[in-house]
Amino acid sequence: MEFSLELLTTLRAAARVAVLTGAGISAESGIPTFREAQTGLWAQYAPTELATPDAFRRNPKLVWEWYAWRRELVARAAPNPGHFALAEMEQQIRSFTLITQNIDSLHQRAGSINVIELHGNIVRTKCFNEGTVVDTWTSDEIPPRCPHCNGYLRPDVVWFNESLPADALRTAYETAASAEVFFSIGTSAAVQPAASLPVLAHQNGAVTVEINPVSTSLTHQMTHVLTGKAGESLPELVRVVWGIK
Ligand code: BV8
Repeated sequence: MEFSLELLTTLRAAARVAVLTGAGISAESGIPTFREAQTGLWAQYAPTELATPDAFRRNPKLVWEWYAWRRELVARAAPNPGHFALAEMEQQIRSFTLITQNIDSLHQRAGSINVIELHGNIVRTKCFNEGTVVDTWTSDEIPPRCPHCNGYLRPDVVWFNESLPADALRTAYETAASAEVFFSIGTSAAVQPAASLPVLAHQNGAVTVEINPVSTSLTHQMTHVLTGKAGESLPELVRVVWGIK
């Protein structure tokens, strides 16, 4: 893969780099993205029909089981070279922030440290009524019941029409607005407010880089576009810029 000299020079000199990742960076770990057809049992549902509080209220068992299926997928998945390359990049740059829309913990499992999870994390469970994280429960109902209030438990993820964690979102905005280089990796830029972060970075003068096998609504305004898989282009970029295998 060829990289422009401008991109290589910019990255070598950069002190503040931020990255936004989406489901695409976990695709090579075997986790289906959102816009690909849901496989098997879930083919007949669109994520936006299941990942909402109303869907949970209407059919808590179905939604709980969808997440249990995805939690299984995530537990069996392993970080791929794209995740590891970002963990390497973090070690090379003075101020590096990884903002992810993903809920699969693969960035942390690859060694990334400064990770902002905009949409929560599927391995955590919380009470639907109280919003508090619950680590253990004895209930064997589906969904299980909260040991404190007996309400339903739910995955600790941000559903559509739910607000993002305020601190995470604020830090993400601040990071995007002050980044010298902003990467948008493996995201269709279809979901707000996450998709506004690369635009904010661009508006504040950042060099923006998109990594995706296909073009998105953001492609036209990116400084550099690396067309390809994150698991291939990121390790190559890290090797060429910092000489790391
Ligand atoms: C909110 C967690 C305020 C759950 C997720 C109309 C216009 C604009 C916005 C809205 C609107 N109507 C409603 C909204 C707001 C809504 C929204 O954006 N809707 C969209 C669908 C229009 N947003 C919200 O509701 C957010 N909250 O706004 O709060 C509020 C408060 C109260 C009341 C009202 C509003 C909450 C959004 C968070 C939803 N939760 N996830 C779960 O996972 O189950 S979103 C979920 O979908 C993901 O987290 C992710 O963010 C998104 C999927 O996007 P991607 O990650 O980009 O994945 P996708 O499959 O789309 O794309 C993958 C890409 O990878 C592709 O481009 C592909 O080409 C590429 N790729 C594939 N392979 C590779 C690759 N790239 C690199 N390498 C590869 N190998």
